Amino acid sequence: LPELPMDFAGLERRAEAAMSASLWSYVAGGAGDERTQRANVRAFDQWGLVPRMLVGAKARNLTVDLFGLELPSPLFLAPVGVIGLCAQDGHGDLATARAAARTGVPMVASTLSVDPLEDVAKQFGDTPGFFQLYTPTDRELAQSLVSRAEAAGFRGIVVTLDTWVTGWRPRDLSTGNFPQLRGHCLANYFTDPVFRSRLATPPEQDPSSAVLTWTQIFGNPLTWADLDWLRSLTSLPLILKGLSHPEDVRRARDAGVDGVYCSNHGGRQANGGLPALDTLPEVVAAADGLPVLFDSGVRSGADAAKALALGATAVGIGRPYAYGLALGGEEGMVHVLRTLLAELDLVMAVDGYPSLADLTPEALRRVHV
Ligand code: HOC
Repeated sequence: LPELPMDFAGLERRAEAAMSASLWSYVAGGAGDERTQRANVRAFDQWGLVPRMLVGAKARNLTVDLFGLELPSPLFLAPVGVIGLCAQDGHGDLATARAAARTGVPMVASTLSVDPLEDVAKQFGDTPGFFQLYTPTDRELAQSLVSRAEAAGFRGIVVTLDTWVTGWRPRDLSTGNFPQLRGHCLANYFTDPVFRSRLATPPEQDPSSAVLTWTQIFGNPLTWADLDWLRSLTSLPLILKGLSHPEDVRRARDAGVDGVYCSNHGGRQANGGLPALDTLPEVVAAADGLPVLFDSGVRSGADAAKALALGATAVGIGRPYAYGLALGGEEGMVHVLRTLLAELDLVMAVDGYPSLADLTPEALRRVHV
């Protein structure tokens, strides 16, 4: 879609005009007065890549090994709950998975989806997909969701730790969004045999009671004592999402996780925290060689390059692809991903860092403004 903007600011402007007010406030909004969300983005301005010359960066190598998977680029689609509704036909999870298949950019599919995880996984083609777990309080249900993800062919389980209760989100509170949204994103629960066994009446006949049951089991305020159990749920790579403190990273590592995911949920959960990018170097150091996934505030290929230079193994995109999806469905998403990939590739070319291995902290300097 050549008519779609080539930059995030343009996408954002167009998306605001195109999306319903409530969906826009859900996707664009964040926690509190959104200082952390803004700081996530501004944190990238504090770093600059130092161009290197005469390195012959004619060919670039963006491939990365993630949990033994050879990926064509270090970008991935961060999980976005309720992303399905961003597509005009309401099946944006499927469109996102198809865009992942076409670009080789893996999708981390949210538990909160319009379509069940099995249908999402069928769209992946040769691109691996990851399943993001909101761990319910019902352990049997958690096991069932993970086993279904394994059977459907997902290649890793990403456990989100920071959203067992949703943050204080003024935009959604004033639009009354959550009660409305949740009715559309519970396909994984409504199709789950364990969840269904907890209901007196099937969700098709009594959706309100099913939603009520869901609200009672959705959020599990996990503790370190649950880590062994979480680990026992799967032999797939287990990644903990929402880690920022190095001590948490060390504990996770000691507990046998396969990867850590540095993120503050795009500033949607706690306001007033550190920008996610500022926490990345300590997370990388504490991870001590474990893969580190990163998201929160990435708006461009240059941003991705900076996160990679600070030690991220793979970099997640959130709002940019939601806007692409809202503006042009699968094609819009593919457009956004291709522009991000092209910009990352070009930054590596013109700045003289031809492979990801060249993007180290040594490539960066602090910007003094
Ligand atoms: C209706 C429940 O990842 C987000 C999502 C999770 C929100 C739960 C919404 O918006 O950050």
